[in-house]
Amino acid sequence: MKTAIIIPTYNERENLQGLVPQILAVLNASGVDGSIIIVDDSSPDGTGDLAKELSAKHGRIIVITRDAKLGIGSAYKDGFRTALSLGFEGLIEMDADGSHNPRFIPAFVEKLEEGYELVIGSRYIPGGKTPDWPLTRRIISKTTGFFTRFLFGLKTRDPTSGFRAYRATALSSIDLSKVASNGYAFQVEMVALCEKRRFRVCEIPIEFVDRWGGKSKLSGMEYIRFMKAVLRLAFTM
Ligand SMILES: Nc1nc2c(ncn2[C@@H]2O[C@H](COP(=O)(O)OP(=O)(O)OP(=O)(O)O)[C@@H](O)[C@H]2O)c(=O)[nH]1
Ligand SMILES: [Mg+2]
Repeated sequence: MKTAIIIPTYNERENLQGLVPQILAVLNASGVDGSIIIVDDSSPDGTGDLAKELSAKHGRIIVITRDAKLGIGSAYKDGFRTALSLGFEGLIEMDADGSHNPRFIPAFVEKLEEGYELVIGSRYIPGGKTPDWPLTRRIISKTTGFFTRFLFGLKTRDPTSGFRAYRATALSSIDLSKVASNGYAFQVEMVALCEKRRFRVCEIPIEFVDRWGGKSKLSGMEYIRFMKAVLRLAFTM
């Protein structure tokens, strides 16, 4: 299955430098027919320049540069459009910061090949882990997950997870211009849409570790925006 690994970046230069060789090593070792699509929002730290250097060096890397920081959901929409137009059959979402280990990529592809249309990398099914997290962060994440599951009536145990994979045939049936969220609520909105359309959804356990370096883009302000967006969605979807 021709697979695109889509990575949104904003100020992730050091992290991306370490991550790309790891992904390429996993692709080579596993035989997954994968390419990387980096969606950079003109990061001030030069992540975009590094992405272009990596692309020139390794091939199999496509770089999308946008003029301004437009949000993680909006970055995924642009990455999806590019991947679909290039004929990729599987699309994997992945963070650039080291939290998502590329060793899980073959398991996502395997599930897509079995026929699943959305495969969620889950922290909250047996085998899933968040080893670095203090209790407070676990409570916030679990509560957020529980709240969104309740609001939308979801079966998915980890609807906010950003490590996931879509089958192109299923994703292309969704009109991305009608997906409202451009920020962190995007992940929840997409799960809700997929479950509503009765896509074949499954979860595989992943380990989510703390970012290697750099700063989180999920600030307190972003979290409030996420909550507002999710509430609005629950009453409009
Ligand atoms: N292109 C683009 N990428 C973004 C934007 N916001 C976040 N990202 C990227 O999306 C990924 C996830 O963002 P993080 O800041 O790590 O959010 P998080 O993983 O929920 O939070 P932490 O666990 O604190 O790292 C990272 O690769 C970010 O660089 C954005 O507005 N535009
Ligand atoms: Mg992160």
